Amino acid sequence: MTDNPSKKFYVTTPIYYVNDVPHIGHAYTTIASDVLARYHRLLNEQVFFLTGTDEHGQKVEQAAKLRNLSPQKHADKLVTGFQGLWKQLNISNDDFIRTTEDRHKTAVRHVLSQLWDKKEIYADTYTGWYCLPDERFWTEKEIIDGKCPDCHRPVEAISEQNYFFKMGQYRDRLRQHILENTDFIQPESRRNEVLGFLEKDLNDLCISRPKKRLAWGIPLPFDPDYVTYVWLDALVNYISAPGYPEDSVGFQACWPADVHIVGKDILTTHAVYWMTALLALELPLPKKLFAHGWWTIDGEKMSKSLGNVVNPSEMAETYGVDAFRYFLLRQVPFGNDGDFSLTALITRLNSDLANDVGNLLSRTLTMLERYSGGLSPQPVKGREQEDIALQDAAETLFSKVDQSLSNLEFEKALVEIWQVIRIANQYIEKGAPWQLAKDPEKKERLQIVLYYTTETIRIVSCLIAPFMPTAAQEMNRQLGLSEISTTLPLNVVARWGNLPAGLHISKGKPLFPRIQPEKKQMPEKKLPPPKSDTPLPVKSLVSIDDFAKLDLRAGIIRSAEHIEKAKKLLLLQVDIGTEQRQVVAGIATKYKPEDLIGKEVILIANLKPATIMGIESQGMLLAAGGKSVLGLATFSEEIPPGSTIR
Ligand code: ME8
Repeated sequence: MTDNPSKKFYVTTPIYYVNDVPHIGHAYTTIASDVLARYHRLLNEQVFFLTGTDEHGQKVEQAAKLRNLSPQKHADKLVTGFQGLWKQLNISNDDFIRTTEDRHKTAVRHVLSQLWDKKEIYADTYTGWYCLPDERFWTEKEIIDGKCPDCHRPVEAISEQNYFFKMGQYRDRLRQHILENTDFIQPESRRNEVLGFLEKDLNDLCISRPKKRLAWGIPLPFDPDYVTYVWLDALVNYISAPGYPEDSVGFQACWPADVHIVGKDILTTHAVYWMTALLALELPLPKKLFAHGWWTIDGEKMSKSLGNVVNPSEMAETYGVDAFRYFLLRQVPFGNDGDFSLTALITRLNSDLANDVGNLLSRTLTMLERYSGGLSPQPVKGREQEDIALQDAAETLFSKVDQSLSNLEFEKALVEIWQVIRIANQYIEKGAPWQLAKDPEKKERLQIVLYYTTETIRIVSCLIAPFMPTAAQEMNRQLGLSEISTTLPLNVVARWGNLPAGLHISKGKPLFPRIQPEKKQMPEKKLPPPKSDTPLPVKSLVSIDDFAKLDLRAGIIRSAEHIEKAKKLLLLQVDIGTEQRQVVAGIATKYKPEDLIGKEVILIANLKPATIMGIESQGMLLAAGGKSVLGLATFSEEIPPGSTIR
């Protein structure tokens, strides 16, 4: 598509909002993008892999307010959560863009000025339905029963002067491009969804927010009373990071992007808003947009109030970074929705990793220690049917993986690799080298079995490297391959017959130890609420495990108010560091709301939310007393909000 010989393979993730800490959804997209970036690097291509954070807009402004921080300070804190996680998960991004960086703001201003000068933007008064969580306007026709058609949350009517991008006029060109380029939007179901969307009239896009309503954004270069709509700001990251507009060499080396990987939640903003903006800017369109599916947890939507948000850092810490990476990409075809459960994770890790690949490596190394003097074997040509079958499976593996990865079929690529691992394990069982070793006449056959198995593992180890970089490296080390350095591209390295003889193998610890299911527990999510607050006969004994189920957190009360028609209840906003919890507490007979602001308290953070007087209560505060409250439990020292209590 491009004649530029220095064009890099350019892959992006969405830039994530810094309104909260990262969860497995964010990890999923970023790991998938990382696999693709690593794969292309292994092909000896120049790669530019970009991720980053979306730091402007209402969501971030509100999150900062809840933490009593300026939006910038808040973003500076939260961004470290993403950066630290990417380091832990071995994400090999070449750049990390923050939308509050000057290089990005310059690019956004440039884009807006260009569109303004080209008369692609105009001012108008707009009356519409605004979805606050999505930061998006909808027309009367689009909303469904007063709710956002996308996220189904209530919308509010807003009328104001704003600026609009003439998006509607690009509908036909965009449709034509999608129809002519079958790979442009993937998977097919998402492509059809976008085509369906474009069958209707396409409205112009409101690209501004009045400063009086939202201050946290990039001011419009042509009207300082407005800031840029967060989506137009965010999408520009894909061109600002590689150097647009100032570093034209850097930019030309990357653009157009080879693939934008996003979740299905942000398909329209990418497929329609971004693509039409690029058409207006007369920039080439990206080659591919892939919108993957959605993870649920044990069949439920991931949500803070359900307390079922899976922390990717904890998962990687407990089960291993590579194992976690493997599970996410193997469990569901990329593009489909998936369900995360610990049972599924443990089952898969034990069967695919500990059993299949772990065993293959360890039994092969043991054979080499016993029958080959601890050295990689001499190349030999097998003649039996099973030799030919194994060689054929290993030899054709690269092209199958290559085909799958060029379609972003990560799961299919892994299935292909594991197919070869299984054939190799069966080959060893059938070949029974331990029997061959007993018979001096079978020496040649033994050599063949050793060579064929070791060569297959070598090929497998190169092909799992993009998915599980540390495990692949360790396999290589144990096979003695780290003794040789190769700068050859993967398609050459993965050819049959490249295993050098005489490398010193060094068997190490099991690559993937088996996991005992009963020892690992998902964070408990739903606890029954305490039965009553009657005075205090000491209750029956509980085990330490029962106590450990409670997630107790230090918090600070940020606001407190009476609840109408409920004399005993107060509505509190409790800051627990990473988030604010709304708690309905029966403490109005003891405390006045104004006495509570700033008070340090202890919150049970993993209680199932309860609805009291129609208000959701997301946790309970610890207090002394029976039927009437004697006092809230607090600390003798100042404790940072969010600290756990044991
Ligand atoms: O939308 N399953 O940021 P965001 C799978 N800032 N993937 C999930 C997921 C889940 N349950 N939850 C989140 C934004 N994701 C904007 C993007 S880009 C110019 C601006 C992943 O923090 C998935 O990739 O809400 C989804 O698209 C993204 O996180 C949304 O992240």
